[in-house]
Amino acid sequence: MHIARARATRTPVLLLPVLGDQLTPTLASLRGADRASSVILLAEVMEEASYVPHHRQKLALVFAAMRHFAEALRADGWHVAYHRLDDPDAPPGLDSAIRAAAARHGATAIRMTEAGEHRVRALQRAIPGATICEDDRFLVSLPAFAAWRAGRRRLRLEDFYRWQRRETGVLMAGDEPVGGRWNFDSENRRPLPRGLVPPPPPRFPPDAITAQVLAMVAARFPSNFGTLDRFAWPVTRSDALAALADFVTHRLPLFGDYQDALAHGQETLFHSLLSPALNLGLLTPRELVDSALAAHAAGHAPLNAVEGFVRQILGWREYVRCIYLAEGPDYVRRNALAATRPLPAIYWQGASGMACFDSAFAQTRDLAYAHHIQRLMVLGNFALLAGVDPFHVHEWFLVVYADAYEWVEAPNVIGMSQWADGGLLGSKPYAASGAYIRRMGDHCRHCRFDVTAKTGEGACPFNRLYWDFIARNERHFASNQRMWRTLDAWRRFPPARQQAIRDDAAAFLATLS
Ligand code: FAD
Ligand code: DLZ
Repeated sequence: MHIARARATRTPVLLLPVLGDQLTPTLASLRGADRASSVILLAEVMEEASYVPHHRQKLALVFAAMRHFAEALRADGWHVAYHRLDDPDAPPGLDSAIRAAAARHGATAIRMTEAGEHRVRALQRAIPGATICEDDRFLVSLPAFAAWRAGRRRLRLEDFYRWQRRETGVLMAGDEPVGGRWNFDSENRRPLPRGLVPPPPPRFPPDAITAQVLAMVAARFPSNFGTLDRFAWPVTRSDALAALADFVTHRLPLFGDYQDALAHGQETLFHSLLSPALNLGLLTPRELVDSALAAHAAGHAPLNAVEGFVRQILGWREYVRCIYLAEGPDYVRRNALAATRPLPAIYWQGASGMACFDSAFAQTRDLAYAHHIQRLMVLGNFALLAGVDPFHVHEWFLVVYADAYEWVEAPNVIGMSQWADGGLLGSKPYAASGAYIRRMGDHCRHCRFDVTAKTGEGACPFNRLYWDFIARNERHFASNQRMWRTLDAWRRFPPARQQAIRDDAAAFLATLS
């Protein structure tokens, strides 16, 4: 074997540890390495599998993708050392796996690509002598972000996004945005018309390797959240490319129109479902952007769809990562509204009676997926209105989705959804009553609560909580100009009505265990 030969001839051996979400053949640390004298290490380890009790589909997805990636690397001529979680001598953590592999293979150098989250970055930095490469799969580097941010009074997605459009030239005609507008947000808010059935996303039935992983996860993680029966995620690069092509052909053209829609009985609408593959590294963000641009150039997808999609990748995804890295590990502990409620049991058990919540919950359990508006305006909004401690909300979101990694989950939860960073990421809280949910979809027609009622047992819980949330946080919002109209409306309510609203909210909150 070439590695044995390299050791026998005292040729230096380079150890290349690759993390479970770095499954990209062109990964920075792999580029330029000599296959004959390098060992790639992939290790399924209990510490990563249990730092939170991941959804069982997330575990199966990561391990199945890691095993397929190892096969693809071997077929490409690499020497791969692979630890399975159920190997009798499996090391407990990434650091022990790296140290053991370095000793076993006589490694003279270790080279890694920086991890996504602070916890694993610290662990990488503690490996003596290791070289750590910047993760250039992302489009924006941290130093570039720091330079752009310096001296700015406010941090806003729109500014970041325009900066990136100019930097990359994506959807630009010279210095002007294509179509004369930077964003088509106002055209991306249509509710799904009756009779329009979104094309279902492709399913990737488990092959023998994935079936083995599913059995292992079922046996080793019997009490983790989530079911495995409907597992159908792409776990190889070729499946991920097929998923991307399917999205571009069948759902991208209407992605923009129904980006913010909610629809009863429709789990995925026109969304891409690409985040699990993208976050694992099976696809790169540039590939997603280029595919959407090519569809537009070919006249297959309109500008509002392509711009809306590009904004998510080039804008939001890069923006939240920069904020996560720049704000440091304590970001997840922010709690600007001083919310203290424990996470209600409905987040683990469903059965809230609210059609929107229970639909989002059921598909979270069965698919490890909910689309953005379900995460933000249903599951996140409810926790925000109920005053749940944002750290508990963060932990829940990190557990339950197949695409959940702290670098992308935490800013979305702490910043966007719970406004726990006090407005660093977004100018105003995404708080809404049942009226919003009714406007964006048809859940309310299937709900046992009355969305037109404001208080009382039969009233929509989002209505029962909304004004109480505003009242509870009056002093936090007083200095926020974007909240003044809402505060003003609250202050105009007669005192007796205010008291009735607050008593009713308290009665509802008391029913949440
Ligand atoms: P699409 O709607 O098809 O969007 C296309 C792509 O854009 C996504 O695949 C994703 O890569 C990117 N994108 C869209 N919105 C965002 C965003 N706000 N931040 C970052 N990327 C975005 N995304 C994750 O990848 N992991 C998470 O753990 C995660 N947690 C979230 C928690 C909350 C409370 C909220 C409000 C959002 C969260 N998001 C998260 C962002 C977004 O909801 C998901 O990326 C999206 O729902 C994934 O489904 P999709 O691939 O069908 O997305
Ligand atoms: C998410 C995850 C899981 C569940 N298991 C592993 C693993 O066993 N080995 C591994 O290398 N990576 C795993 N990962 C991904 C890491 O948690 C991820 O690299 C960090 O969250 C850093 O972003």
